[in-house]
Amino acid sequence: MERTLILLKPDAYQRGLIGEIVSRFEKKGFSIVELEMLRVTSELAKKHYADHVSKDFYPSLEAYITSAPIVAMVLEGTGVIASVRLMVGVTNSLEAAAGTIRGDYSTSKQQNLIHASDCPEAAAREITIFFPESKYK
Ligand code: FUP
Repeated sequence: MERTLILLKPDAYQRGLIGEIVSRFEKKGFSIVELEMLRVTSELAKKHYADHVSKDFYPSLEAYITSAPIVAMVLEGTGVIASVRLMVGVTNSLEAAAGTIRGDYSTSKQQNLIHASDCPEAAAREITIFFPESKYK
């Protein structure tokens, strides 16, 4: 069974959108197999965003992702990785389609509410980072 790592980022927590977003995945029919609220440290941010650490936007990305609690979860289901990416919408929320999470609730490219793994290799890497003890990693 396929699995993906989801992060509901600090703006989702601060804007009271955690329940709304989790509800979309439950109604869609995916199973939540791991769920935890945590605060991202600078070290954890650098691990998760390893591909972005050298980019010019990284300092503000790290400041944002460490600014308030997040909710990390693992969703399971057939085709869950690609399907969740469709539900999330493209990175820049202004360009994300209506009906997607970013398209419906955000106007920002950086504060875009949610992270979702983009391929099986990324899902395996990211699940191990956020749920090192998980039997699903
Ligand atoms: P996504 O897969 O849609 O979450 O986007 P990326 O992996 O390309 O980027 C990860 C995060 O970096 C985005 F969610 C927001 C942030 N980002 C910026 O802040 N500025 C950019 O120009 C690109 C990405």
